[in-house]
Amino acid sequence: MEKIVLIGAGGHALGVIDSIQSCQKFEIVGITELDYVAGKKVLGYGIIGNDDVLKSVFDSGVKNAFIAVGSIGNPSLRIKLYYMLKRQGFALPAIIDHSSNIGSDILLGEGIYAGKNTVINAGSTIGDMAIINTGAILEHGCCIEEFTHIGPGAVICGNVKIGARTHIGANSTVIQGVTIGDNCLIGAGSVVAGDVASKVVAYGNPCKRVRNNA
Ligand code: JB2
Repeated sequence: MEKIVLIGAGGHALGVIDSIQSCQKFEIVGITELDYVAGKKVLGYGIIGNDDVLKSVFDSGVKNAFIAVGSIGNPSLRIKLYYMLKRQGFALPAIIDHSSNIGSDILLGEGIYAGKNTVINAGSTIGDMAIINTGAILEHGCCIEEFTHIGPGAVICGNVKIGARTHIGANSTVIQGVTIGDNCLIGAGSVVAGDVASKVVAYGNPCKRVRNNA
């Protein structure tokens, strides 16, 4: 198995660790944390220091890293960590849970997370660092751009396009053929039946714009 270091040991990391274990491809060597506490473990894996240790981790031969910090509406920390890891030379593999059902002709970018019981149907494209969270369904021909997070249980129907850095709240439904822009926040449980412009906060059934997203 190849070695991998994880960044962040909060809630999102718990599912990520389960998924890494489920696919038996990577051996987790440890986790870096902003609030480093010596001796602390998460699901049996040690917190090895703050991000300053990553250089020595890389130099020791661990070339894979995974950002296990999530995002709810603001992916700026994930973006910052992504560029830090790229500068240091790490590879950021996609982590696809063993239970995930991935169709044919799928393009997956780097650093993607697809959690338990996700479905990504044929002909879809997932941009770098996107999160397809537990139980989310992406139907055929979808395009999800970088740093976008599809929340747990969301249903994205066929040929939907979702821009970069957008968050689709848990259990939302996006009807076929809809386009949602960049930097949007779609509230949990929304039903999105029409296009949504970039930089918008919207929610409800039918999903309506409530304000601009800063
Ligand atoms: O710069 C950093 C850094 N900033 C925060 N470097 C490293 N190595 N770690 C950092 N952290 C750490 O990430 C925090 O100290 C904290 O332990 C962790 C974030 O944990 P938290 O549980 O607050 O958020 P999360 O991103 O893991 O999970 C959120 O997003 C998920 C998508 C939660 O809201 C979850 O419920 C949600 N499923």
